[in-house]
Amino acid sequence: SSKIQSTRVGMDAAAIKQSILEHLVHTQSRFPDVASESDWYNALAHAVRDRMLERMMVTAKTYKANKSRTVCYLSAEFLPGPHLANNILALGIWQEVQEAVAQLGLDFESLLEEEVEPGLGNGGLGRLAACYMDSMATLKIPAIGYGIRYEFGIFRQEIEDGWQVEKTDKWLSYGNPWEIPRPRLRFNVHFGGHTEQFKDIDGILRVKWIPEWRVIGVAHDTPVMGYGVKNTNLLRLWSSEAAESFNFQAFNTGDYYGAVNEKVTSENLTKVLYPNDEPEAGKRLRLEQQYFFVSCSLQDMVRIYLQSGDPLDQFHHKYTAQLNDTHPAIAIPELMRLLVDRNQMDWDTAWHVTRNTFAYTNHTLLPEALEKWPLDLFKKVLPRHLEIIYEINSRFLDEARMKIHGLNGHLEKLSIIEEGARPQVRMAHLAVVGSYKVNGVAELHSELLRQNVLPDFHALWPDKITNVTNGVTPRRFMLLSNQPLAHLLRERIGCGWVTDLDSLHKLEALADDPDFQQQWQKVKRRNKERLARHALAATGQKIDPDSLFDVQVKRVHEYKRQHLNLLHIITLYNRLKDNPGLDIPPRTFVFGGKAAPGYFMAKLIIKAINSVAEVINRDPDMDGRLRVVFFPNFNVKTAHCIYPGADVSEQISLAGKEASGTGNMKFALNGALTVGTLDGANIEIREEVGKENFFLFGMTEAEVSALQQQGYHPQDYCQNDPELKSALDFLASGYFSHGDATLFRPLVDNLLNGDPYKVLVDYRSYVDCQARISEAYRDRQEWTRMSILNVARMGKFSSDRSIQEYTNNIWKIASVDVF
Ligand code: DL6
Repeated sequence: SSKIQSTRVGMDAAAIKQSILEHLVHTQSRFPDVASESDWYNALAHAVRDRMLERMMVTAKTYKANKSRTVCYLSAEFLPGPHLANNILALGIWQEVQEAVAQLGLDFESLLEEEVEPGLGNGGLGRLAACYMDSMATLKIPAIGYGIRYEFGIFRQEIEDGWQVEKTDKWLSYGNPWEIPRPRLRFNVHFGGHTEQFKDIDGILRVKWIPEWRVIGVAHDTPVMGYGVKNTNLLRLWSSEAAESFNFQAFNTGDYYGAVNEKVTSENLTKVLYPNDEPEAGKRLRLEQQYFFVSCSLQDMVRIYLQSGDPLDQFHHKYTAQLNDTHPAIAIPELMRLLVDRNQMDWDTAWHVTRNTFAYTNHTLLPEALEKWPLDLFKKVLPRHLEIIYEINSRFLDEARMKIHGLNGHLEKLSIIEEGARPQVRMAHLAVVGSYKVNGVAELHSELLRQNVLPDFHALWPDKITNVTNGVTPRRFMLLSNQPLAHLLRERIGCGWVTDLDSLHKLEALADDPDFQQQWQKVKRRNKERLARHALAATGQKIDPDSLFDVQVKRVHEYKRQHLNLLHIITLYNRLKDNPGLDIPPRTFVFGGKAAPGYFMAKLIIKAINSVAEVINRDPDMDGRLRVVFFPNFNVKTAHCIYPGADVSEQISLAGKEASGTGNMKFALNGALTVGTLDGANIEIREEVGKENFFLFGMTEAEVSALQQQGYHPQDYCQNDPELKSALDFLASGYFSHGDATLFRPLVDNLLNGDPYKVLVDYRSYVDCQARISEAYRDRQEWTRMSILNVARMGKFSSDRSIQEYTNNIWKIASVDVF
């Protein structure tokens, strides 16, 4: 057996307690009487880690012995959230750890609070990658997640005078007990320079890349455990290091100081995660980051593959790589380079291998979010890759020309290169051409990809674009973060739902049971109290758990329409001021989310929310009937207490703009009722939970397109709706900004003169829908029934279902048992 006999891995409380004490002394170098909370956290984390590492090694050994087909999930972002509690759950030692910690006289909750989460992602895309890592391990799928070990993750958001202020996220300052550095697992990554042609000994024309500088990528591994199984996969993140010796002669620069300077620069490569929604232009470092991690990952994959002794032209049988958006799409020419230049494979064979290795997930329909790189920049950073892209493009256009028989207009639309004053490389086109499958992340989104974004590709390859609706892991987003609900479920329907979310269906039979409804309400009440405690600690604001908690947490962006929510709040405020006797159920509006540092309008929306909150919260006329709080620094950790505490989930993007959403799933899974548009996965959630259990409003995507075609005049909507006009006038007037009538003018002007996300069109339908919500909330029994039915019918939205679809329909990978 490969099992290592060790005294460090006992699963009972006594063994765990012993491990914690040993790590406190031998890892932290602290005696118990002087140890800080942080020392104890680290000791506990190491004790838990000990119990994971053997599983990780046995898993790797089993996969290797089986020569298992492996999926590599290439993603520039991973947002795993705090590890400790999740790993304890996956190991099945929750009680034992609690006991051990209690015996040491420590508070388990405060130890968990000590962990600084790795914020290596912006939002949905990075969090999805983490959910998928969890599900792949749980479903026993051989998988490696490859990404970047940013030294500084997404910024920490503070609110000062209502404005977002960005603070550096120094998540590694106090060490990271979850990662295993692999200093000997390192690869060279080259940049810049030029290429030369030469004839090899067989007289075949080949290309040599003479790069200008070099960086080294070093691996750092984080184990990702499956729930209740032994399978423990790897998240392998690359960190950049300067090359130790620099061969100036070979690079023929003669520029000693310039070269030394490059060495310093190379250390900067993995310093910081780029925030979303910033203009891409000139972001040379970002292109370098993308190539850096992709090159390390592919070199690593080829290294592992070659250990099997199989020939490289069979690579795609053993490996498939999922491109999480276009950020890693440079992998396509990089694999071609490795096969053709480094391994002397002929082009056609290499292209066959490459095209059968990659699959691509698209995560956005917003044209401004589709990555493009200026040719001149690309050429400076990756001259050989640009040549390879030209070759891929020219052969692809030949293929397309034959298929669609002429029609040059079409070819321009298909081309990987966009011509114009400043020609660019279209990364989405590269990804589509170089992949065997392309998928959107919700039914509507995949259909819009086929019809609007990539119609010419769809005409060319009708079977290529498919759909895999996103999902979320029930381990983190229910079992871990909603323990009161998990306990109730365990008593009434058992624990099967943790790995088989469809079995939540058993709750349907209980939806009308008054006893069960009461217990359900108690659970929600406890979660609302917890949210209220956290909100008080984070903002100093008291919120009342007896009020309806109406929550919108997600990145702040105009298309997500936090300002529509705000206009409704101002409308309610105006109604209550005009009619103090108005009888509406008290409501607390909770917001959370970061804005890109350079996105002026999103930051102004945050300021507006806080300014409106300030006025409303101190207006004695409101008498507790209306409150607004902005929860700062929304991240995975704060999400744990926010989703379970919500009564209403705001999913109010303009139809056709939100690719899927995953927050919508987390809320509904925790018993919140959704107010939403027919956008992204909302449509499928509504289908599942039933239209009578979902608050629908707003235009359909088809209506949005029709309106756009016919010409949209936002001011008409304002003139025809006195409540809307008054809400906008109030915002512009200075009422919420200490008399400053200029502060929110850009926000109001933007709505009146253009309103790209049609806030004013959907306003009336939204406000009326919110009135129905208030009415529905009065009938607590009926509300509770709807809440139970929402949870009962959310089975589809487990990331286990999504991963099963990827493995069956795209990757064709079988699970592997690890014993
Ligand atoms: O697929 C995960 C997530 C979706 O749920 C969101 O709807 C979508 O907005 C998000 N996309 C991005 C785009 N980033 N880029 N490029 O984060 O993906």
